[in-house]
Amino acid sequence: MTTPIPQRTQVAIIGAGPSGLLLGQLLHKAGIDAVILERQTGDYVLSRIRAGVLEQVCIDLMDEAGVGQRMHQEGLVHGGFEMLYGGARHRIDMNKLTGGKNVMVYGQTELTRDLMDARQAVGLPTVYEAKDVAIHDFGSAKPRVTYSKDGVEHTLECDFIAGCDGFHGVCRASVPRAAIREFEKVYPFGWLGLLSDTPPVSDELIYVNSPRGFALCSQRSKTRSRYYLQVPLTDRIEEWTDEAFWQELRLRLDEEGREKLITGPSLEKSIAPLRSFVTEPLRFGRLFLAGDAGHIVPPTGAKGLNLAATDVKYLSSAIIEFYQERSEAGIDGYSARCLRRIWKAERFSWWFTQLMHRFPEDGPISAKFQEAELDYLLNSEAGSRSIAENYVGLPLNFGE
Ligand code: FAS
Ligand code: PHB
Repeated sequence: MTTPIPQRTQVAIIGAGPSGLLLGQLLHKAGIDAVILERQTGDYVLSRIRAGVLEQVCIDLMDEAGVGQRMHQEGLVHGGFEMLYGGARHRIDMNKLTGGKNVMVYGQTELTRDLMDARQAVGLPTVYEAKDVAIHDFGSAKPRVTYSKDGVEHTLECDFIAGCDGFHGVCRASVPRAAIREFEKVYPFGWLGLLSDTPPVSDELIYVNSPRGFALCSQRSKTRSRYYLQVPLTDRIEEWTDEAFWQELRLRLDEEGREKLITGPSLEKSIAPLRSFVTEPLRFGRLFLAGDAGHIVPPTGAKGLNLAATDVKYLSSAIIEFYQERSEAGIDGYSARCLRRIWKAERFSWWFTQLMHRFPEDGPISAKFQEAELDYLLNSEAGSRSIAENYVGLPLNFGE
């Protein structure tokens, strides 16, 4: 017997990625009803290999949502990472430079699975394979969502719509163009990612700026690795055999990396484009954009998922305040509060991308500028601290 799909709820959440699921969990814990509408299957959502590094803010939110147990059991706490350029490694000691802060390596897939399991365990309504989702009357106090499921048309009446439907979703696209400003920078390369059940090449992440381009050595556990290579936007995944990937990675690593690299068959291999993108504002009447629906960062700074978590923290607090205190202060302040944090993360992600990737189209002088900047930053405590405090995530009340 499948759970009947409600036709009325307090919050309609569009998208069952990390943003939508985390929001649903936080609202549930506050006794607020929400229905999640997701156009894909749950397995498809889990099959997308994305983020790998959680900031403390995200870790705390998973705990607040009551779903942090496996994360603490299986996640890997990292106090630093390495930057490799000019054939030499330089460790950013985040823990020392930030007065004790760390990050956690725990894949987005696992975080999403934990949220999905928690939602299913208490029978909260999630409609997977919801087709033709459309949002209506979000400028009024009676917004609604229409969609079809197994060929049957449905209308979901609600008080609020949370657009957690990612960069290609329907919610941002439904806002009249005159009401929205979009800022975008597209980078002239992509990230070719490979996931493998092989031990990581190093205990910590290694960000590489090599003459052949950027590379990143990341991980999901002590036995599962995630690697990335900067590739031209014209590259197609079919052109990259596993062996070609491993060979190119070796050429971008140092001698120690080449010696320690353990290769194996890819479990997943994909090319992702890189862009910086921000929507202003993030609130349109009773419609709120959160996560990738409102902004995109180049993954260099490991900010995408973490920014989504902060949006969800602010949005859940605002909606809870509305129902419990009949106050609209939180929902009125949502957009400005998010954007202040979003733009600082966008700036760091853009800056770190500019620092660690090669831009041959800018001529040989661009590599000389990078070399000089890296030489300064990594030999200056102030410079290294700037990298460290942005990487672990600025405090939620930064600048207030
Ligand atoms: P998501 O895109 O994850 O989820 C949106 C959901 O909405 C999807 O499940 C989608 O199917 C659904 N949806 C879309 N349209 C819909 C509609 N019309 N109706 C119903 N449902 C709809 N971040 C990092 O920190 N590090 C990384 O290494 C990293 N790598 C990435 C690689 C790729 C290829 C991409 C695309 C992103 C990457 N990111 C990375 C960023 C990523 O992790 C996002 O920040 C994170 O997925 C944001 O989560 P959501 O906001 O939930 O959006
Ligand atoms: C990842 O493990 O997928 C990852 C880690 C750090 C980044 C980007 C991606 O900056």
